[in-house]
This record gives sequence, structure tokens and C-alpha cells, in this order.
Amino acid sequence: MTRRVLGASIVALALAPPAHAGEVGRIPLDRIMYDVVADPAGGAWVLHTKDFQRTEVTRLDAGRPARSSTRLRGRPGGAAVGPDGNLWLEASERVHRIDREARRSIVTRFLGAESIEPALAAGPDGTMWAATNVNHRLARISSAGVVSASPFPAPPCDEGTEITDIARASDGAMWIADADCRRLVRVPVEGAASVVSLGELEPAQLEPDLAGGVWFTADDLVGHSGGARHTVKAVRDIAVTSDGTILAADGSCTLKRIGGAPVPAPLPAARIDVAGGNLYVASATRVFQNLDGGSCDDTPPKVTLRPRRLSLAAFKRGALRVTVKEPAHLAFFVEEEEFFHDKIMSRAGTWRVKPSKAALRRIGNRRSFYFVLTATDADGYDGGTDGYIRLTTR
Ligand SMILES: [Ca+2]
Ligand SMILES: [Ca+2]
Repeated sequence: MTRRVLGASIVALALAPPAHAGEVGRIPLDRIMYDVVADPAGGAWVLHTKDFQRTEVTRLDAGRPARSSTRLRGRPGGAAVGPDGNLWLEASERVHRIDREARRSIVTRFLGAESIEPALAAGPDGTMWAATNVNHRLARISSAGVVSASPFPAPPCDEGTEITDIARASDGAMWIADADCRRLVRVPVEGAASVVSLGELEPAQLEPDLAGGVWFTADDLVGHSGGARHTVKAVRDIAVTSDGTILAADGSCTLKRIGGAPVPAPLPAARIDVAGGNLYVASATRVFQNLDGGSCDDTPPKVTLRPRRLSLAAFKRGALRVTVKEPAHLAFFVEEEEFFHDKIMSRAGTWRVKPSKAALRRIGNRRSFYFVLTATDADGYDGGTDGYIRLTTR
């Protein structure tokens, strides 16, 4: 059985019938992807940034061009599909709602004493659940933006309480990951909350199973609320498919399948999400819907810089050439200078580094300078080179 056939058979098992398979979107090479949130109605929202000061959200739908991005201030905290079918997203103490056309509105603000933890999930009562990081309160946010707060459903521990994720279980209960207290808190639809102590493990992300329990990530591990523990080195994200298969993304060319063989991935998958029979996997800048197609490359970009000895006049003319073997974001730095150039290479090729006049003035009286060249490919792998360049007088 070939890799491709194996991958296709698992897709058929878990996600049949896939409406679409292949690459469905990409963001510019100088962006960093935060997350992909799959929409149960098809499509997905991609959360990304260029400068970590703002978050952009791009809507992807198979067969349609990407919806123009909407921008908001700050880094995203929690992000989840709300009871109204829109993406709900927390950033800079605001809860935003973004619809399928990528239009944004602010649902509510958490300012001052009741700032919000980076976790959101749709509750069984038509509200969005969140947690505030003062006084350990649980917040329920209505579609109209009305917040009703109640005491956190488990007593605080000595370390305080840090909520990293909230998820709705298949039976309607809500699971809360409390990292500082190293525990999972389960809030049933009716009755008292219960606590699952995790020993030394600090839970990060949650994904509900099909039987009321929940899977979680912690360090190099994927665990279950029922007690199972599986080592997954450098686990970045997890998802549960409609037949209960647990897939873990670790930035490599295979998805780790808990309790089974790894599944070939179409790209080095760092983010993964499942909804409505679709699986989305994403690397640093690319998004695939389902697992067919692609040819996964988990090698850093190969890059060379020539020549290492040239005249100032030649440098000024652009004789310093960087060659890269695949699409990449290139950045050239000169030590102890602010001289910095970058270039997005949308295909393999050569970039001529042309210094500005100001940069030439600053380094023109030197005999040599130390440079660092970095190259980041479409999947977030870093390559590069560094060394000295000698400047000759002629
Ligand atoms: Ca995910
Ligand atoms: Ca590569």
C-alpha cells in the first residue's frame, strides 16, 4: 500500500465523502498563521498576522476566491464557532464576531478588572462560554453581547487559575482546561461540576471525543479525561474526526493518529481542525482541505549568497545575489547595523540585494561586514546562511 493510498483510505474512513480536497488557500509568505477554524457549514476562517500587533482573519470557501481579510487589534486568544454560526474571536479584551463574508462586529468588551482568558466555546444554552482571569469567574455571553458571570465551578488552587481552553462535550457538558491547577473541570448540563486532576500535566488544548469525554494536549503528550496518555513529541494541535479518530499535528509530514499508524499529510501540518465532515490542515502559510493532493516537503529552504568578496560599487549595483531553491521569505541583516532588506520570493530564483544609500554610507568605510541571511519557506521551515563579506576598493 502506498502512502497516497493509505492516506486516501483513512480520509474515506473518517470523512466520507469529502466535498473537496486539495489546497484551498494561502497567505503571504511573510505572515504567520495563528489558527484555522473549520465552519460546520463548510469553509474555514484563517487567523494570521504580519507583525503580531494585529490579527487578520481570511475566509476560505472551496471553489471561491478568499474573502478579503478583516483586521483587528492584538493577538487572538480564544476562537470558536458561535451558536449563530459565525466565528467568535477574542483579541485585546474584546470579543469579535466575524461572519462568512469576513465582516466583523464587536460583541462585547472585557475591560479592566474582568479581563478575559484565551478560551471561548459555544455552550449548550445558546451562549458563548468564556472565563475571566480575576476572581475565577465563568462568563456566558449572549449573541446580543450581554455577559452573565458566575463563580468558577471549581475552587481555586494555590497557583491561581489559568484557563487555556473550553470545549463542549458530545453530551452537552462543558470541559474547561485549567493549566495552573493542572486539572480539567467538567460542567454538566445539570448537576454539580466535577474535576479530573492531571497530576503534573498542564492542559493546553481540548477536543471532545464522541462519548462525553475530552482529549487534551500537554507538553509532548496527548491525554484523555479518562486517563489514557500518548506521547506525541512537539504536539501543536489536535482534532477528532467524525468517527472518533484523534489526529495530532506536530509540524511534520505525517499526522499522528492516537492508537493507530501515522497518516500522510499533504503539507507539514501545524494546525488542524474538523467540522461538518471536512478536515483542514495548515502549515505556516498554506491551508489544505482534507488530505489528498500535495507533496509534503519538510526540509528547510536551500539558499546561497554570492559573491563573498566584491567592490562597493558592485554591491551598490546589486551584484550580491541570493539564490533560493523554493518559494521563501528572505531577510538579509548586517551585524551592528540597521541595514535590513527582505524579499518575498513567490518562486525559486535569485534576489539581488541592493543596499540603500544610507546603508552604503554606513558600511562603505569598512573592509568587511558580517551578515545573516534567513529564508523561511511556505511551511515555516527556516534555512539560511551567515558569514563575512569582504568589500574591496575596486
Ligand atoms: Ca485546531
Ligand atoms: Ca521546504
